[in-house]
Amino acid sequence: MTEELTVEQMAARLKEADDILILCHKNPDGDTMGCGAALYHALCSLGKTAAVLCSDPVPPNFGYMDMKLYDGSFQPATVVAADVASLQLFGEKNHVPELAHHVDFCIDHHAGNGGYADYTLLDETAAATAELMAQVIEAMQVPFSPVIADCLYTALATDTGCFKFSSTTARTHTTAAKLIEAGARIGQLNKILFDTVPRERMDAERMALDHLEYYLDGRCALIYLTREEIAESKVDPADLEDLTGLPLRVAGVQIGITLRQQPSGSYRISIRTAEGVDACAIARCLGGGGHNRAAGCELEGNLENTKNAILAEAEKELSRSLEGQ
Ligand SMILES: [Mn+2]
Repeated sequence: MTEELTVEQMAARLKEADDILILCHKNPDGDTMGCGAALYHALCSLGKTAAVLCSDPVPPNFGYMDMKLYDGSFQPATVVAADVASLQLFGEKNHVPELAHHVDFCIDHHAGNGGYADYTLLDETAAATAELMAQVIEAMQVPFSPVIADCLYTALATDTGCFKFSSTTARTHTTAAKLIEAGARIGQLNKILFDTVPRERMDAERMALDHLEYYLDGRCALIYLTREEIAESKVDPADLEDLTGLPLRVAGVQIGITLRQQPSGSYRISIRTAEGVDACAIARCLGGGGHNRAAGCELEGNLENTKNAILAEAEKELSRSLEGQ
């Protein structure tokens, strides 16, 4: 059982702590890294010893966060998790399992937070953990330095797709405004975070767009990449995640489908839908799942069979959504 803390209580506890290990989740994103780094800088400015630990390497894009990674140079007396919803998400590498076996504090915004820490600050209405971390740092009476502002801005912007996702609220923008006043370099950060892709990723996108196909009277668009094409482009498969938004960008398209062939030969299918069309319903019929507007599944079989299977379910969901109008 975890005890829920308010922002002020969390800030007071952290001000009493020292020798603090900050844990991020595996496959780190901007929110977990930005919050971890911002808390690290805030604790250092109070004269405390702190370091950040993650099961995976810090993505090179986030080098400007300038945090100290844990190297065993102190014995952690307090362990804080940032943006980590469950114990499994800590990961297995970098001695994380030993160091994460007892977590004192957790600051998070995931509705499914497992309550694994002794004390938790949780608010699922926050678009990013950074909204909460900004409040905690303010309550610790640490002014936002330019580097703290950069870290928290990165966290806010990445978790909201640059303030585009429906999770974005007035509080998200108010928090961002404070960070801009504190010197967050939003022009440079937005360029790094949203407007720069590796050349390999661009090559893969060109191949995928070569296969752009329309179905169901133009209400469904589909792109695909075979495993040979993925190999030829030399793209890091992790960089293909945001390809899945492409087909839905076409006017009139209500279901966007992206097929990515896996090394085993099966096809990973990502489904994105317009409002009123249930992506999860389509995915569930094929053994997958997800959210209302973004879902996925994986199918064995060749490209034609896979396309036919997903298009049949897409057609059913489109007619169901029309009936509902
Ligand atoms: Mn997050």
